Parts: sequence; structure tokens; C-alpha cells
Amino acid sequence: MAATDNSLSNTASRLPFQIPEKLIHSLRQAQKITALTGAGISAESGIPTFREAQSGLWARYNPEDLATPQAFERDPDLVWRWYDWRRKLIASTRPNPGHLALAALEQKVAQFALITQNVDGLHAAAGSQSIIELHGNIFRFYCNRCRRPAPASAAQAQSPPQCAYCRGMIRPDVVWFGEQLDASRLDAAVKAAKSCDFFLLIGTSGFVQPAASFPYLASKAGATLIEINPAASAVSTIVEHVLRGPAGEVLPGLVQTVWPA
Ligand code: BV8
Ligand code: ZN
Repeated sequence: MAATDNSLSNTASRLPFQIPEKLIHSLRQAQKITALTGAGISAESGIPTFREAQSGLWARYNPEDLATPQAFERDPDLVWRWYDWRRKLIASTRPNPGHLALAALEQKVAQFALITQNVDGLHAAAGSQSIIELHGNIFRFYCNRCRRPAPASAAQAQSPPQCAYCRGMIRPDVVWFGEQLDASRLDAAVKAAKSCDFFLLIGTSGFVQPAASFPYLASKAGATLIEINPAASAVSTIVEHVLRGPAGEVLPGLVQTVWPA
């Protein structure tokens, strides 16, 4: 689903700030842009961020306590139900103008890389191509024991299905706290951070490692950092340009201003 211009332009006029002329000019010259997104870019699609308290049944749980291998071992049905609740919530949402603007931006520069910490699949739904799903995808599954991929139909189950090969428990294909990231995805993300002219930090609080180290790698390698977030993050201190606002407004405004249709 490519970005539709009117979905980008009708938010540009609402930009809450001026983008410095110098920044507009240097963005137009950029050959390679890397973006790192976090839960904040999906907030305007209606998906709660990790920092916000969860709603309803899950209000009393801290995501960081549920998104762990220990939680899955201890209470597989609870963890499974939490992911089932999130999958259903995500399935009822759609990409917002922030996701669409990033997909449009990708078509404007010679080289673009999108590293996302999100597992909701909304960047792909918005039409982005070069996506590194650093923490996996909530709609994919694999066996917790033999690690073979499991069919997407696992999503229909009310509790972790059994693996067809080894009868192990099927789990969501996401990286839990305390788990290693997929080496090839991590390597691609580090390369994209170290080799860009601009590094866009969008909707992330900058706490979770190793993603939180990417802006430092980019800055050390000479990239200019731009943060898009209504609030300060743990990385704001090393960012050259702060565009303080919601991604669903700032990104379309940025794309429209720098690369007018
Ligand atoms: C690992 C998938 C190595 C699951 C997730 C070094 C130092 C300290 C700790 C560690 C370290 N190394 C490892 C750790 C431990 C841990 C960690 O980082 N802990 C944190 C809590 C400190 N890291 C790991 O365990 C990682 N593994 O390093 O392995 C290892 C392992 C074993 C042995 C040896 C070595 C794995 C981390 C991956 C965890 N999985 N997700 C799932 O989704 O269920 S992380 C999960 O939380 C998300 O994917 C996301 O990454 C993170 C939440 O962060 P954000 O996306 O930033 O979201 P957040 O809610 O925090 O912030 C939202 C932001 O949006 C805010 O800034 C807000 O202002 C902004 N916002 C709001 N509205 C908008 C907006 N912005 C724009 N527009 C808006 N409208
Ligand atoms: Zn198995």
C-alpha cells in the first residue's frame, strides 16, 4: 500500500514547528538514511506503547515481566493469551500517516534502511520495503524446543500448540528479554546504523538494548541524528535535531517539506 499524497500533505500544514532551512537542504542531499522506530510510531494506530500502562485484564502486568522465556516456561497459557490479545488488537489497527510517510521517504532517497523494534508488522502493511524486524513479528511462530517454524494458523489456538515434529511448545517469533537477537538481523542493523548520512530516531524511549546503542554507533560514524518524539528519550542528549511532536504529524510534514511531491 503506497503512501497516498493527500494522506501526507494534509498533515504537513499542521506542522507544529519550523524545520531549519539548513536541515531541509542537507536532507535533500542525503544519499543514505536509516530510521530506527519504536512503539511510539504505532501509538497513533491505537497500539499502546510499552511505557504506557496496559489496559484491561493486562493492566496489572508489566510487559517486561511477560516478554521473557522464564514467564513462558512458568505460565505458557498466560503468555500465550497476552500475545493473543495483542495480535487481535494489532489486527484491528492499520498503518497511520507516520508509517505511510516512512514508506514514502524510502522512495525519495538512494539508500534507505528501516530498523524497527516493533513486532506489529505495520511498516510492511504501509508499504515499506527494506525492513529489519529486530525483535521479530507477533504473527510468526516457531517451536520453543526444536526451533522449526510453525504455521501462522497457530494464531487460532487458545494455548501454545504442540510442535508437529518434537511436540515442543509453539511460541511467538519475537525476541524476549534475555534472549539473543537473530545474528543476521543484528548485523544488518549495525551496518545500517554505521553507514548512513542521517539516522532518524522515531518513537522510541531508547532504553532497550542493543537497539538503544544504534544511535551512538551512527553518531560515531558521522551521521546526523534527528529525533521524532513528543517527549525526550534516553538518547535525546546526543541528537542534533529534535522534532518534538507525534510521528503521525511530524513525519508527513518532514517528507512534504523536504521532498515536495
Ligand atoms: C539481549 C519483543 C543479549 C517482545 C522486545 C545492556 C544494558 C542494560 C540492559 C541490557 C543490556 N543488554 C541486554 C539487556 C537486557 C535487555 C534490556 O535492554 N533491558 C531493558 C529493559 C533495559 N535486552 C535484552 O534482553 C535483549 N537481548 O540483549 O541479548 C544477551 C542475551 C542473553 C545472554 C547474553 C546476552 C532483547 C531485547 C528485546 C526485547 N523484546 N520486544 C514483545 O514485543 O513482546 S522489546 C520491546 O520493548 C519493544 O519491542 C521495544 O523494543 C521495547 C519498548 O521500547 P520502545 O519501542 O522504545 O517503546 P517505549 O514504550 O519504551 O517508548 C515509546 C516511545 O514512543 C516514548 O519515547 C514515547 O515518548 C514515544 N511516543 C509516544 N507516542 C508517540 C511517540 N513517538 C512518536 N509519535 C507518537 N505519537
Ligand atoms: Zn519442535
